[in-house]
Amino acid sequence: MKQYHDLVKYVLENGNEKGDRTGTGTKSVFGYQMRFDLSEGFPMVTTKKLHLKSIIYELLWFLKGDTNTKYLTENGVRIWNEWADENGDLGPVYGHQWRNWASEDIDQIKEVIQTLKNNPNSRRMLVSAWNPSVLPDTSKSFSENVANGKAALPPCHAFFQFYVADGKLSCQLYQRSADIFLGVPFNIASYALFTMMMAQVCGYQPGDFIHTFGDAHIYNNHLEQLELQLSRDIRPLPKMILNPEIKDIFDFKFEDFTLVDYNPHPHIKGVVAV
Ligand code: FFO
Repeated sequence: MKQYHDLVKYVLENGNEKGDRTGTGTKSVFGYQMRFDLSEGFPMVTTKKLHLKSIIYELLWFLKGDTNTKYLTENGVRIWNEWADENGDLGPVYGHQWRNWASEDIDQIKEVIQTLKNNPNSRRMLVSAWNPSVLPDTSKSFSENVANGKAALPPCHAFFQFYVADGKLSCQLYQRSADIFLGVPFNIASYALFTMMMAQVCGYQPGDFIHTFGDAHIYNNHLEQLELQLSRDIRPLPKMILNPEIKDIFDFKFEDFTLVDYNPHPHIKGVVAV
C-alpha cells in the first residue's frame, strides 16, 4: 500500500492548515487520486491492523438499504454510533440513497447491475449517495436533523462509477471529504471489496479501484499516529477470497469473505472527530 503512504506524505508536505466543522483542525489538500489494481492483492493497509469485520458489516448494511445502527451494533460494529439518534437512526444516509433514492423506489444498485450485465459499454453506470434534498441543517443537532427527515451526516463517499474493458470491472469513487488516518483505510478496503463482489455477480474479473478525493485531510490529533505508521515497513498485500457460489449481490453474508495472508503491524488508536 505504497499509494496510502504516498498520500499521507503528500498531505503532510503540501497540506493547508485548515479549520473544520468538528473544531479539531486539519492539514488538507484539495484533489488527489490513488489507483489500486485489484489483481495485485487486496488493498488493506499493512502498517496498522484494520478491523475488517467492521468494514464487511458496514458494506452489507449499506447494501441492505439499512440506515439504523441496530444491525451494526448487534454484530459488534460501533463505527456509526456517534452520529445516530437515541433509536439508532441516521436518517436517509448511504443505504437509503443506494437502494431507495429519494424514497422514489429507485434502486440504484439493481439498475447499475442490469446495465453492467446488458450494456457494459455504458458511460452512465453511476450510483449517487449525494442527495441535496436531504442534506442536514448544520445549525441543528444530528438527532434534530434525523427527526426532520434529513440525513445525520452528508455522505463522504458521495458517488461512484463503473467501467468495463477486457472483461474487467473497474470502479471509481469520488470522496468529497476524507479522514486520512481513520476513514480512508476503511473506505479503500470497502470499495475494493464492493468492486470484487460486483465483478463476481456480473461475470467480470476485478479491474482497478480508483479513489478520487475532494478535501483529503489529516486531523491534527492524528499526526503522531501517522508518523509512527510511516516509520513501519510496508508488507505484502493479503488476498481476499469470495464464496464463488454467490451470484446475487444481495445474497452475500459475512461468512462468504475470507482474507488470507494478512500480517499487519499492530493496531494504532486514534480519536474520531465527530
Ligand atoms: N467521521 C470521521 N471523522 N471520519 C470518518 O472517516 C467518518 N466516516 C463515517 C462517518 N463519519 C466519519 C464513519 N466511519 C472509524 C472508522 C470509520 C468510521 C468511523 C470510525 C474508527 O473509529 N475506526 C477505528 C476503530 C475501528 C473499529 O472499532 O472497528 C480504527 O480504524 O482504528 C467515513 O466513512
